[in-house]
Amino acid sequence: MRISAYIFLSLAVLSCSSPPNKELVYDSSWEFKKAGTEKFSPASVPGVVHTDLLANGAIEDPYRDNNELALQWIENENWEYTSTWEVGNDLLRNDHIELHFEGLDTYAVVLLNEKSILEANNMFREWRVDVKDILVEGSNRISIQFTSPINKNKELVENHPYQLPSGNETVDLKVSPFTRKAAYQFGWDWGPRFVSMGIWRPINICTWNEARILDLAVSTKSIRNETALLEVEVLIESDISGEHILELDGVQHKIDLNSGTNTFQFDITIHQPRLWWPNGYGVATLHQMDARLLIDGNPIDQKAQKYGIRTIELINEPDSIGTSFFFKINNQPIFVKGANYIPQDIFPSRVTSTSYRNLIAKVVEANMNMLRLWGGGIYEDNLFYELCDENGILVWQDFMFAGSMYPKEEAFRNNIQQEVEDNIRRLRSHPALALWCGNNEIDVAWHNWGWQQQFGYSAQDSTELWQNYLQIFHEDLPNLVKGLTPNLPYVTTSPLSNWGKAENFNHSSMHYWGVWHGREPLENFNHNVPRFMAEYGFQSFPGLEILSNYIDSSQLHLESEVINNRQKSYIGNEMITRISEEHFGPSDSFEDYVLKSQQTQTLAMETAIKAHRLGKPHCMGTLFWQLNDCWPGPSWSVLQYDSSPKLAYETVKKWYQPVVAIPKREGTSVLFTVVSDRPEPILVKLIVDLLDDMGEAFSTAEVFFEIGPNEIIEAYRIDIAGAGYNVQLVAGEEAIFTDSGDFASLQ
Ligand code: BMA
Repeated sequence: MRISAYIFLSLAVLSCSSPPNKELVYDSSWEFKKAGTEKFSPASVPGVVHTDLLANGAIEDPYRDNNELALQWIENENWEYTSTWEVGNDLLRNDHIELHFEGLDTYAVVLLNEKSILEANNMFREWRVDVKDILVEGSNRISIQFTSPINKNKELVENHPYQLPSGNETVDLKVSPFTRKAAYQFGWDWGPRFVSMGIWRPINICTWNEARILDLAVSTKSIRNETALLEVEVLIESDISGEHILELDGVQHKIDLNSGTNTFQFDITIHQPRLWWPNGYGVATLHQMDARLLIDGNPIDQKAQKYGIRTIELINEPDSIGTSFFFKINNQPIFVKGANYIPQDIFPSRVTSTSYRNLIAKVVEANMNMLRLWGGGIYEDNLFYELCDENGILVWQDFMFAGSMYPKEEAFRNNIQQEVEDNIRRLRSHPALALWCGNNEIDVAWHNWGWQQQFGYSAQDSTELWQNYLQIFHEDLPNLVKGLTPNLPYVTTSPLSNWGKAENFNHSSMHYWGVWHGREPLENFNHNVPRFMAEYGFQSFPGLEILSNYIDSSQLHLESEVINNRQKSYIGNEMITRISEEHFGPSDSFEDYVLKSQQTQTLAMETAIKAHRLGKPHCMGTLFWQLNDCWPGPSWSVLQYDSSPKLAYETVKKWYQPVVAIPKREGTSVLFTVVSDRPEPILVKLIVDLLDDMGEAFSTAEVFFEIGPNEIIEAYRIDIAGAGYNVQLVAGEEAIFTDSGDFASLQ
């Protein structure tokens, strides 16, 4: 049995002869079968039906050619997983033996020795069941019966008084608003539809006696005068009562335990703390808090929690322009540079730790300091947040709601609340966590996308739907956030301001989709600069190397059925074709088309990022759509399915550097503006070479100046002469930025 978080007492000086508290991964082997059939086949946990069918050779690769279409039958079947658990007397000596399910996808009845122990109905929740009374010495059988979300919700959807809008779901029977499951798996405009089922996250066996530490959370309340005030919350589950001791980093605190669940809060002062900073602003220092529970003087449980010391504020308030939207970390305003992240696979259980590491390494290398975890995906694996903590990558965490309205039934609401609580508890100590956001685009959709007409809602339906929206995103979620993470900001939705009107660019966060969904030219990025750009982007095709791994060469052309099915945006290839022809001319082959799509995306990203950085401090952040892919197909990503970069990646990396010199054409001259995101003043030398037709420098100018923290300086204006320029920024002896270009192509 593999040992994961091994809560283990080396001292093990226990009163009576109770074994120590432990947490082990359940790793007995599993089998699965289609419900109603006889034959079981080997299964992997974590995993899902599709990946198990694939591993058994029962289906072809879902990503190959048009297998997506051929494999839709899987979502309509029910499935069963089973495992035999050999239990020894040692285990049975514990007072509590708990199965901890980190994630079941989605409708699952769990039976232990033929007895129902759990009915799960939410992919995002964790489930804990004490099975001590059911277990026997020797063989125990666990069986998990998964009901297809389609079968489960068919009647509910058909009998619902009105249709609920449903993200990008492409089929007629739209169950996703009724199903607490990753929305993108029902189909999205950059990914396939695969409605998975299975044990998608590990199962653990937790044993404990007398009492245990169930949760340990650390957050920073304030940092003043070189002193940090931390808030530590400890959740203890106990069979006993009375005065006992909780040790935090070796310091003993008396606690009054009651039988049941106990929550204790402590304020801890740290002098001259080493702070946690985002990438580009300092070191992302991590600390560890060690908690130990002593019952009658004997240590019976311990838990460690990594944390960072930092404060976070979202300044989202009226100002002289309109409404600000920026982050302050440790009181320092941060210019956010990053991207929107989607799950790395349609089957997230098969994403390896290497993929997580590679991806975050690419994020750091590209000078990013924030990722937005978009609400149509999943609350990510712990490793994702750990890597963000270590690398200073702030996390904007959407709750998992996107592009839909939801049923108003009490049971559904309770289910959501439990999901939100589980995930806040799991994630709240990560210093990377910067913002909770209620949902993706539901507010703008309700007010601008014409759902009322599209779905024929009566005035009463509309009132009911909107009231329910307010209940979830303006009441329930913020109340939970306030109670469980009072030191983190919350916004109800992203964006807070819609891109339709010019005035809206003065207010809060925005998703600017004029380019692409509004079919506007790339140049429009230049004058559509909001206070915080939370989404914008341009599609391109993945490179032929990766496409040809999955698609037969006979299908590698624009009109083929396979390529057609890969393009999931309702706009199709229209924008790529039109805009790439405008800038790079017609393409003469599919390969050339792919290349030009990437060149066009590169130009789009460069234009937008330059405009956002020049827009500081009006604009205080830029998160492009989208960082990565969940399969090999055309999308707005800059990293492909295998994490390899598209052309636009290098451009993002270049224009996200902390200090850049941005050229702008003004009639017959060019103005170089230097933008610094550095937290301290620096002395820089700007060197501009003018180049002739052959690329030879015929004149050089140098300007020295100091640039302050977060400052923008119009550093040098030059009359156009020759064909192009080289520009360099030097700090001390080090070249910190270089760029070159033609005057003819400058905007
Ligand atoms: C944004 C996102 C996604 C979508 C993307 C591209 O609005 O929130 O829903 O995939 O646009 O259309």
